Amino acid sequence: MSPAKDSVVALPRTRKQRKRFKRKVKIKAKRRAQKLEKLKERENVTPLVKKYWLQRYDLFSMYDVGVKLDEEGWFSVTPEEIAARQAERCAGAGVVIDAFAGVGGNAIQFAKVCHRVVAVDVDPNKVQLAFHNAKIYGVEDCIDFIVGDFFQLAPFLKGDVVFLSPPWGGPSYKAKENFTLDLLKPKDGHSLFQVAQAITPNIIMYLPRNLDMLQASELSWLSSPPLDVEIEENFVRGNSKGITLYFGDTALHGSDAL
Ligand code: MGP
Ligand code: SAH
Repeated sequence: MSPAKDSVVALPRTRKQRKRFKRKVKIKAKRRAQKLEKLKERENVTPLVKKYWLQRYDLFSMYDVGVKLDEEGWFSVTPEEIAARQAERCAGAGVVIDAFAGVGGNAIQFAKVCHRVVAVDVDPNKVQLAFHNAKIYGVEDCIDFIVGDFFQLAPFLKGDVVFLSPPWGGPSYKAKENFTLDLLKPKDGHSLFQVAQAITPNIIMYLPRNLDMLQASELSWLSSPPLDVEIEENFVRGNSKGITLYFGDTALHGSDAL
């Protein structure tokens, strides 16, 4: 029986045919590259953003539906798979406070599994982007969006879990061999942890992969008795992206259910 017409691939046999075939392949590759360049231009992909844009579907699986990010959002957003994993620990929780919500990478995943999310960011543009992205995921009604400084708002916030993914000082955070908690912005990690602890001991922190682990686990000693703590390294496609610290009941061996 002869093969179906569509499955027959004409292999270039003569030198001339091979040359023509190679030229066609080159033209196709060039067209593909041009198309990609145009797309990047349209989406305002700056040289700094390019690396993250290439990972766009790891950051937001629904990227093509119209997800929007600004430059800081591109290099700071928690990849979706990691955000979903962090949210799992809060499944069924009443209120999760996302203290540094950015463009909504974490808030969206929390909203999928918790009753309510309070998403705070000091930058009004970020809050607008987070709202826009939450709409794409259909969870905007489960999130209260607040423009403000977490440190000022904290005394007035109530929640069952506080999630902390503060600025790490930009992509150059990796230049440090050992990332210490004083390098976090806008305030050091100890102060931040204490402010969060005044709300609840159930705290999740997303921090750099070059984090000083000893210093990080010592955060649990800021409470008496010390909090349960669990440290998890987060990977996407086998590449390390960050470290998540789970405190209190969010740690796997935490005592009570949330
Ligand atoms: P990265 O190390 O800049 O990217 O950020 P990547 O692709 O791992 O770079 P490579 O060159 O090392 O391969 C890794 C992840 O860290 C990002 O996807 C963000 O989730 C997170 N991240 C990076 N920064 C600079 C920040 C930040 O300032 N704040 C927060 N909360 N997360 C950040
Ligand atoms: N987890 C987020 C990314 C957070 S990046 C996501 O997945 O999208 C850190 C964010 O902290 C930035 O958006 C920055 O605007 C915000 N930020 C910086 N200082 C802040 C403060 N004092 N209070 C609240 N947000 C702050």
